[in-house]
Amino acid sequence: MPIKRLLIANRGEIALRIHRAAHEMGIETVAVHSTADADAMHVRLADHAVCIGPPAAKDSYLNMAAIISAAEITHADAIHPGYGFLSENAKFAEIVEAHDITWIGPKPEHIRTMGDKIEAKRTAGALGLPLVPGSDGAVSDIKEAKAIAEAAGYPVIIKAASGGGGRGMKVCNGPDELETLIQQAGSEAKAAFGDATVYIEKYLGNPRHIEFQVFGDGNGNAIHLGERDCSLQRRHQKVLEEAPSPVISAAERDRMGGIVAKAMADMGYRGAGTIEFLWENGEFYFIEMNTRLQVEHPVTEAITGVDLVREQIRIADGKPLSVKQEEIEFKGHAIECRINAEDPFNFTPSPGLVTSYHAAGGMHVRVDSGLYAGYRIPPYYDSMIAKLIVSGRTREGCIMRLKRALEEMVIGGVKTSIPLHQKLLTDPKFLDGDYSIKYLEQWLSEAE
Ligand code: MV4
Repeated sequence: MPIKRLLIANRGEIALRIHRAAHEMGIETVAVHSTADADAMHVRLADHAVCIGPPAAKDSYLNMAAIISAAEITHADAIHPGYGFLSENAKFAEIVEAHDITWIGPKPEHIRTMGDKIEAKRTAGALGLPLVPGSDGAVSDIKEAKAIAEAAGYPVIIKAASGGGGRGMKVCNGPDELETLIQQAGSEAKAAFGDATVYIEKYLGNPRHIEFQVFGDGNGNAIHLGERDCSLQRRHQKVLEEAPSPVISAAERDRMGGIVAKAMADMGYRGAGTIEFLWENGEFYFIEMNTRLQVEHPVTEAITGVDLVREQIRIADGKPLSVKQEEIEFKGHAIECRINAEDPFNFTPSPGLVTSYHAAGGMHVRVDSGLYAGYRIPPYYDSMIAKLIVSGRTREGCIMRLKRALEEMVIGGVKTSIPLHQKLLTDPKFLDGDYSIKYLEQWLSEAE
């Protein structure tokens, strides 16, 4: 049965993004919100709204029983989780499906596999993706660990199997520190994730973060939509993303894209996914897979013309992929700036009343945001309040357009990261596309 009423289990700009795709498909929407979000734009635009709890996310946006109840009460027949919150919770996906509600996401078993970084790596390796050299699974025995580190070559990195997003990692420079660091990583992982399992990889010193967007129909068909370069980050928070990557040729994109699409087809993957790689000296190394829509998906939409949320809904509804690989053209360039309510240079959060608001516009400019003048940004959630996405025929043209659009944006009453972006857009290394995952933090520490 086609989806008629979609519950959006999220907030902010992504809840709006999903609402827009749904309404363009003739699907009604149900917003859920905490008491802190009663006057949020996603609640105002949706056809129905249900309050699911107090401000703390664990009591509202992470409250599975409250969200399922909201779906039952409003007769929603599908749930889209957005990103963050419950989007990569396999148990929630199973509960949704057990209630005969369509889960707009990957199969729960695939969410679970990719959530365990060791299982993810094993699966990726078996599917033919290139891996970072290191342990084949968990390490516990120190003699075995030393042999693995020796074979990979120091420095090595110790990672938590239940980690991800950069938490619980330790770089080890030689055999003398290995035992202590493995123990430390293990006990920190146990405290943070309830799981002490760790594994070892060769440490790549200066890589780029390049990720491929994939889509599967769940029946053995899959496509890729090219890569995004997300190397510009601070403390594992991406700041600016672009597509295509300034360092990947069309031939490399086709070759690596072909490998990831075949891998997804072979595993029977369903829905949207992102395969994350580190890229160094012309080589790709798989690190993780994200089984959700990502914040930076609009840069892929801009260069391919494919509406990724529409595609997610279609697939969940049992329809085939709307485009074949041969039909996908990578056209021009796109850059996204994440705009946060925070001090642009010391990054302290700046929630509060938005006294004035004007979104940039014009050709090839997209602003995804739930802001309006008079809105009060609550202090309880992520500080990202808007995404500015521009596209154009060339990277240089995008940068000119971004400068123009950033000048136009007005967000009064709170501090924002707009001045940081304006400064970054004048940096010679950025202008040359010459940056790695370490670049932004170095640049920030050197800035006066
Ligand atoms: C690495 C690495 C270097 N070598 N693995 C950080 C988050 C998690 N997704 C994996 N991460 C890293 N894994 C090896 N073998 C460096 C990082 C890393 C990083 C990766 C992507 C984007 C930003 C990063 C910032 C610091 C470290």
